[in-house]
Amino acid sequence: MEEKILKLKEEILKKMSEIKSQVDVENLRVEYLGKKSEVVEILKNLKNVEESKRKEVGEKANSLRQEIEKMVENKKEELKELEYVARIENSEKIDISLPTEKSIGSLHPITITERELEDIFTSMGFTVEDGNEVETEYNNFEAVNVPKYHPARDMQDTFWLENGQVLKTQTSAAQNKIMLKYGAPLKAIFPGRCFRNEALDASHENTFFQMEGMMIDKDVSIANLIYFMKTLLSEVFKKDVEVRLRPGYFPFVEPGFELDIKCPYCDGEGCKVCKHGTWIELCPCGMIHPNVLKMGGIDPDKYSGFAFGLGLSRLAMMKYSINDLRVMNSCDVRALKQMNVK
Ligand code: FA5
Repeated sequence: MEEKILKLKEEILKKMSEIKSQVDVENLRVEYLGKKSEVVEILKNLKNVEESKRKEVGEKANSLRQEIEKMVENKKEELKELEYVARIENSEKIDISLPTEKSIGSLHPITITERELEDIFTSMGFTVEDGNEVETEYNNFEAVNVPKYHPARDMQDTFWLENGQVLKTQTSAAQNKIMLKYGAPLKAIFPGRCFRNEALDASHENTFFQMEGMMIDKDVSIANLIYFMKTLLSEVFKKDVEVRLRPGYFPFVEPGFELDIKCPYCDGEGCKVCKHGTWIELCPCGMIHPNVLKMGGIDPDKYSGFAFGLGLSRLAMMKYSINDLRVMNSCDVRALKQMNVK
């Protein structure tokens, strides 16, 4: 048995050294580690090995299995590296001496969407404000009615800096500063990059963009909020968009809503954009909580207002029919070219 293990090892080493593709590595893995492989057979049949030798044979067979796993892993990495180098040297070789007219680049879909929204909002009398990417804990949480130990902090897995500040998890972090700067009445939007420690998937990134908006004045109501959002989204999608509100919880608004739009691509008939669900969740919003107004130096008995936090990255995804958010941050020119951005 021990001889057999030794022979198997030599055989694998030889085959491994001749392999040139990932498919062959995988085939070799299945051949030597798959359910019907000799290594697995040896392990399965240990009970038939003479008792005095069983432990030693078991250890050798197990260590062979581990060695093969390691070899397969190393080979895969080595081939990946070689494939990358070959790609760079052949199909993706960049000749920096070529004239540049043909690839002058374009704006990113998120930038284009952001600018479009800014145009629409400024035409409705909103100012465009800037927010910080590194924020104080106070601005990101306390000033929007999320005190320490409030359970709502769990909804946004936060990147903390050593000095106690945070990478802004939401554009709402700028609400307080803007209220203090302008007072009421106030109409402002503030787009920005946000960061959360997310499990990444096609619609979740750890770095993404939101566009926040606030309108504060005497007698501002939910009807104003619905009107603004409907007008805005109809402009964005260049057609009359139907919206609906569902209850949603955010500590800085009361009442709070999730605003959905009827899928502008299929008019609610069902398509892959709305995942055949008719409605698309697009923009949490609500009437600004009196505590938040107070902290911003605005008298809630005199003024009321609405706020919304549009998912800008997701809106750009919809506008440009991009089905995976992660491409947006990939800096891969091939992906950006496919986005059909003019
Ligand atoms: C908020 O961030 C609230 N600050 C929004 C708000 C503002 C509510 C004002 C009320 C009043 P939420 O966590 O749901 O809420 O995020 C808002 C939008 O940002 C989401 O609808 C989504 O479009 C986008 N978003 C959130 N997390 C991610 C992520 N990891 N990747 C991409 N987009 C995201």
